[in-house]
Amino acid sequence: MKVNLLALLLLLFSFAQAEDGYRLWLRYDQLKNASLRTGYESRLATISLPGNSPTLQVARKELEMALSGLLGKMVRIPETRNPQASLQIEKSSARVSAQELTSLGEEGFLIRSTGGKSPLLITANSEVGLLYGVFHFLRLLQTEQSIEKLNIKEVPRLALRMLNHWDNLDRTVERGYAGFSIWNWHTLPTYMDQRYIDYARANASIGINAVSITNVNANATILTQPYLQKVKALADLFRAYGIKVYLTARFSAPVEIGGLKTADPLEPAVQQWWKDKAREIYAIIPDFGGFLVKANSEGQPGPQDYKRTHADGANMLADAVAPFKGKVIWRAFVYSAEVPDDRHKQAYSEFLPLDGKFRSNVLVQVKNGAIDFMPREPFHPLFGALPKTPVMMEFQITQEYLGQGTHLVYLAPLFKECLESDTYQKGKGTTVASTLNGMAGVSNIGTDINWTGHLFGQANWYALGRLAWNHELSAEDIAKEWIRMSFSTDPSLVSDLTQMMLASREILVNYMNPIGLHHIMATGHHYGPGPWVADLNRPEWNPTYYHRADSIGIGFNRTATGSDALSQYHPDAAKKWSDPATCPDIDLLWFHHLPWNFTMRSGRTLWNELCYRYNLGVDSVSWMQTVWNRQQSKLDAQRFEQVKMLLNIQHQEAKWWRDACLLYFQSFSRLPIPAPYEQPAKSLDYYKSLQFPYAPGH
Ligand code: GCV
Repeated sequence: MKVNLLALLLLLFSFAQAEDGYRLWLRYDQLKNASLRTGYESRLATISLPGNSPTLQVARKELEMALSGLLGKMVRIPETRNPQASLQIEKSSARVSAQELTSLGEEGFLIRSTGGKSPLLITANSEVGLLYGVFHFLRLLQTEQSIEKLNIKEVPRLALRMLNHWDNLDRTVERGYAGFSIWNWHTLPTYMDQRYIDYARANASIGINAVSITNVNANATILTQPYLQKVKALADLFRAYGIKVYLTARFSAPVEIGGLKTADPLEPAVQQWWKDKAREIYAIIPDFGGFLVKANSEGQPGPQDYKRTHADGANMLADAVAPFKGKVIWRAFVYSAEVPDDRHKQAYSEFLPLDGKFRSNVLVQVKNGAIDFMPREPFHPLFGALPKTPVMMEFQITQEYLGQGTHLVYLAPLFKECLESDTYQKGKGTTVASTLNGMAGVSNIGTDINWTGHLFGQANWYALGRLAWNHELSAEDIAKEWIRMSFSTDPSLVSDLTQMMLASREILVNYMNPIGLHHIMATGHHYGPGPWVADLNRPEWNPTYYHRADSIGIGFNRTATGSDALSQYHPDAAKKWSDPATCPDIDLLWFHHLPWNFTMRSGRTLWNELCYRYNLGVDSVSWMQTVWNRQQSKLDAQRFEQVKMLLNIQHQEAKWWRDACLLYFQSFSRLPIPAPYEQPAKSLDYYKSLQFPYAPGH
């Protein structure tokens, strides 16, 4: 009997310890360092919150849960204010100058402690500012920082920090690799899944303040009463966390659900329909954020169906939501089969003449690069080119073109590379980041127990939020924060995992798209290599359109002698790219078609460099495996095994990319893969024959 009881206890203990990744970076396990714990405990003996509003209740609960976990003892925070408390959380504290308070704005916060017995202070002008301050403070504890003397002032750089879900009403997720949509439309609004709360906590902890919950390839049904009631339930929950809900608006909704004959934005009946719809929505959700729109792009309806411009379409919606302070986020991801011009140039050509023509509550959302979330793209030429239009960045957190759900790729270096690029539009130093009014990330979240499918996908959600808050944070610092909170603060583990994460994006570029190659993936699901694809209806859907390999060489000439996409950049930004001699290797084949025997900076010929890069990519995945494996003793078994298995898949897939691409390009170069490198395992025909009809996310 005794033995059985013990076994049961052990079993329960092992369940309690199970690390399935659900807790994300908000794990709050007991701090191992006892003296640190004691120090924290004495500084946090009593805590005072300024009230009991929904947002302050969220803050209280989070503090209680976090401190109880981190300190290993039950912490409860009384509902009454305590002016003697050792941690004072105060709205617009009288202990801070009016000037300082003003500088915090609506969402910023201040954390101050002068040491000794003086109380710690978290102050902000709004309750959500206090909540952000609480999460920041908890991060200090989770990452084992000293809280003796603090003077932290944090103000978000961007007003709009957003997740864009591409979630369909049937719960499939476009380009989703982590299961189904977390929005259970069938059981909403009555059944409120705990996941919705934990999702809001995670977002608030990194400063996300807006979420668009439906696919940009939109379904008008979301705008009907029953669905708006479901959306209301989510919006009501998210409000306390400072998160506003946006919906994607299908441009043809007035026809599809409104019974009109047209969706022409200049037609008064259509305008009235949207005004009525906006009034209906705001009556249900008073703080509704607004609409996110994909129009006249990849088959979606839009104003051009009626020979109107993108500005006509956006302004009509903007007028409908303006009385309620709503916004319209209009995507600039457009390219058309009818336009014979380089796809790279089309969004710029379309939107540049519209600068100054949008209503003030319209933001134009631009993808980081001009093609489509490739492993590496030069920054989009629209950044800095629309001085009269608020512009939002759109990054893709879900890894459609970066190994989907199976590759470990930390995206902060990709985000930073773009944000720090110099557009020169207002002189040297006009970085992409400096031209932005908001930042969105296409979500990688789903119903998988660990939210993101690949555990390291969590780091990309985390990094998007942190960079939207402050783009000056380094990719390294963000990785270290995330590792410390998600795994442990052990120095060798933090150092190893940081190195692996920081290198991971470049490693993927090497085994997928080296030297500026792009859009050479398989069709439809985009899983795996497909550089040979040449038979799709639209020219710019074919990988051959992008790599242009022939017997002479490879690459897309986008200089003045080619498509001249370079002319869309400021001349000072374009200069380095315009000449192969000055063009960085990483962008070479993006901008130039070069002969197979072109001499690279390394001294290797272009062909040999391709072979070198592809092989380096594969070898570097082996290195990642070594790094991960050597930290096994410091990792929990469950997460260690998961990532280990996925790294095995990544290694296999890296080889697949290498072999398929080199064999295919070799059919043009007619050159051997140099001897030291592993020769492809299978024939080109074999790689071409592979089919994946049920690859996820399609
Ligand atoms: C939502 C790419 C993706 C599409 C996506 C589109 C977009 O083309 O493959 O799935 O559609 O981008 O951003 O609108």
